[in-house]
Amino acid sequence: MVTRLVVVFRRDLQRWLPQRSCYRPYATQVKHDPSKLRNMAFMAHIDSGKTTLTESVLLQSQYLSSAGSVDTGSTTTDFLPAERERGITIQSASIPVRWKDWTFNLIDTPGHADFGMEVESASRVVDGAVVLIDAVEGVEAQTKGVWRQLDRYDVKSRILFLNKLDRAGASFRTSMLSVLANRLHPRPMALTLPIASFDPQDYTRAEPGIQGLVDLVNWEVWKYDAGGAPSVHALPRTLSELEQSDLFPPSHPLVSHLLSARVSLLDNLAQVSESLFETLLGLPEDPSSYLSLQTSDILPHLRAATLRNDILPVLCGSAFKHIGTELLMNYVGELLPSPVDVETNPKALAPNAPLRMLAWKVGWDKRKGWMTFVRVYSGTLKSQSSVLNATQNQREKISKLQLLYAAEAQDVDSLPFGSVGAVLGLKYTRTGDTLVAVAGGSNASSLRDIVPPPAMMSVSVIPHSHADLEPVESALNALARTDPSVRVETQEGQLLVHGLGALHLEIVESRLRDEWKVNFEFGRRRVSFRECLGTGDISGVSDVWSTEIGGHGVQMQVGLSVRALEDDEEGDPLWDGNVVLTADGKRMPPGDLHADVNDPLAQVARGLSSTLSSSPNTTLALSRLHIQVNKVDFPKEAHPSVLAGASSAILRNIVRAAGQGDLMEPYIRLKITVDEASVGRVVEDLGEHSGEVLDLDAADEEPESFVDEGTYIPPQWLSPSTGKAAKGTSARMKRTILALAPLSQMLDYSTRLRAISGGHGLFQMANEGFRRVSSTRTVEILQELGRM
Ligand SMILES: Nc1nc2c(ncn2[C@@H]2O[C@H](COP(=O)(O)OP(=O)(O)OP(=O)(O)O)[C@@H](O)[C@H]2O)c(=O)[nH]1
Ligand SMILES: [Mg+2]
Repeated sequence: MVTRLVVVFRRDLQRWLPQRSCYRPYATQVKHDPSKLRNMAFMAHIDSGKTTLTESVLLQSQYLSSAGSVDTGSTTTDFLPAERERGITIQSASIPVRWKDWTFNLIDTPGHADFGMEVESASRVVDGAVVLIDAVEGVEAQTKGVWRQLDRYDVKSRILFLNKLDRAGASFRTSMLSVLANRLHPRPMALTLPIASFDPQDYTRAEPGIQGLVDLVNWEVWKYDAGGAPSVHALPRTLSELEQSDLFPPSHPLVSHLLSARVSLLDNLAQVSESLFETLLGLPEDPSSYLSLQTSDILPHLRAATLRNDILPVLCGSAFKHIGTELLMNYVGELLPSPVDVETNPKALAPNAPLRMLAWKVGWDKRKGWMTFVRVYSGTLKSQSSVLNATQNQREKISKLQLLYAAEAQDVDSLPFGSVGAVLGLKYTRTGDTLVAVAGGSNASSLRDIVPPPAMMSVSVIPHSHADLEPVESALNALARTDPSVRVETQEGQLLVHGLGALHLEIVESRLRDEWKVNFEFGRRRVSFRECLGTGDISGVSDVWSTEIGGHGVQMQVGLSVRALEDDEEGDPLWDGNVVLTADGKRMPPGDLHADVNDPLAQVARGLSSTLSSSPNTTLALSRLHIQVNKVDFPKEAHPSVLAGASSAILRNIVRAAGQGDLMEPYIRLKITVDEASVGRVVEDLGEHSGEVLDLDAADEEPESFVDEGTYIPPQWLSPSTGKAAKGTSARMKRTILALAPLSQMLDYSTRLRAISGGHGLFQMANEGFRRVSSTRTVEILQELGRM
């Protein structure tokens, strides 16, 4: 059963729906039991197979009669034309899936860092995640990126899925080791093992790659026939029976290993579960005794350890061949938390609890208008009701509640605790806003916010004619509401759009044309620079500001202590890398996140934001400032909004007095793989483009691996690979170069690398944040900005 909660382009849906699919009806009247809900996401580096796995889940859960493919542009979740053309996911799609007696709200997220906002908001609303790894590549740059995003939103429980085991060069062992080497988790725990082939001869040659799975917990073997249909077989519970089992031919290498894999699993789990430890101690001293333990004796410990994040359960398979999908769904149901497990306030679970929900995504549909996707954190949301947007202190009217099917939406009367759905009719709500019941709502605190990643690039937008300006502006503002990582700004009469990268801006451009049909050209793309605080004397800058209200002169005072952040101090992402504190040292929310616009501090925050977004010295956004608001004083007869102008002006005077500070620009981390013969040219080119080579043969990116003592890592032979050129043995030696470089210098790197590597080079990029630039580069940047 399926609902899709993404509706942008819905008018195009019929056209883009795969012809071959047969959508089964959604069984709507399922009794709501929040303990059976699993709000979870598939997350990974680009191209790891998230969308393919989603499609496989839909097939196995009987929603689709045949799976689509990203390669032919026919999957259910990648339905935007831009996604289908490029074969990549651009926005998250949430799909309710019925599996056994669970309901999964499964969110398929994009892997490309340019669409990091989608991962950010998905991380905010899920209770658990399945992180995929391409078993040929192991942990990749963006695997670590999504891992950190999940950490930030405190999504503790995760399952790792080692995908693409059918591919030549895939390795279960190397992938497990890369989890330790990259310090993702100290205790990855293999619950299933791949069977490359049931034929011992083929097994050593790794043909066909993956033919079955051993489920070490349920003690079963899954065997897939040539058409991909599985049969499940119980494994014998004694060692002698196991050795004689006709499931495997007598000389199959895996058989002798199965007992030790099961023993390792249970012993490792017992290290984090005292009662399992006691159980194991009580077993007879016979190797077979570990086999006699039933699933029901193991699962509760496994679940508790996953919920506490003491272990990282590892599953494996091939999404493409639908191998391992059902086991994954079983374990998602068994191990990942329900909304009840993660709710720390027991009152929120009561049926009459006050309503509280988070808008985690906003979409636009030509026919229906604004659609807001919400997750209910307490109480029940009813259709035709009013709610209060606590973040913006605005009343909103709910006209309809919907669960969206792939082709059709279904209206529902209510969305109960823990559920995820779409709301029609909200006028002001943006991604990240908290909505509550109107009664008593004004005292409600906001749920934790969703923070857009910092903008890395901008582009000027030039409307075709004067008459096009207004439609272009409103299209941009609408787009920014659906995607908060798009920021629109007018600077010196020029319309600028900021985004997360070149691909992100390219998608913005095509959405403006295709969805909003406005007339414009994009100007030059530019990376987003930042200015730090200068070192001039600011002690004499006045904290008093005067203006006229109704013909009378009035004075306001905003006392600010301003300094640059120390190198080891972290900036606040909500303030674009600055830190802003109240007089008592608490973090101050930015202006638009204050619950009460009449709060003087909300107005001060607005004023500070305005100066921070455009420095009086360079017009660049300011970063790494530490500001404490010590004193706020204004005439009683004036509205607090006068404080916005005052704080903006006072901070501007301070920044001007400090003088122009160092400039920063976004850097990226590159992993470049080329033939030995091209290494020299690649390094030379990096040098010419202000790059810095970190490692010339980067086998281990981060040598300080988690110690794998006690962790069961299957031997290499267990997951043999075909065609694998083990490092250093291939005919054409490949070398991996790790480097840092300014993003601005690498915008055309795919073309450049193709030229210098004879078309054989590959590279990956990951954002490395902002770095200070040299004085020569400062001059270049100021010239580029027309400031010199
Ligand atoms: N051999 C093999 N190929 C796979 C498997 N899963 C996915 N692929 C292929 O890998 C490519 C990427 O798959 P996607 O499902 O689009 O990957 P994704 O993680 O959704 O990618 P983004 O959404 O763009 O981050 C496609 O060409 C798939 O056919 C697998 O299990 N085995
Ligand atoms: Mg995808």
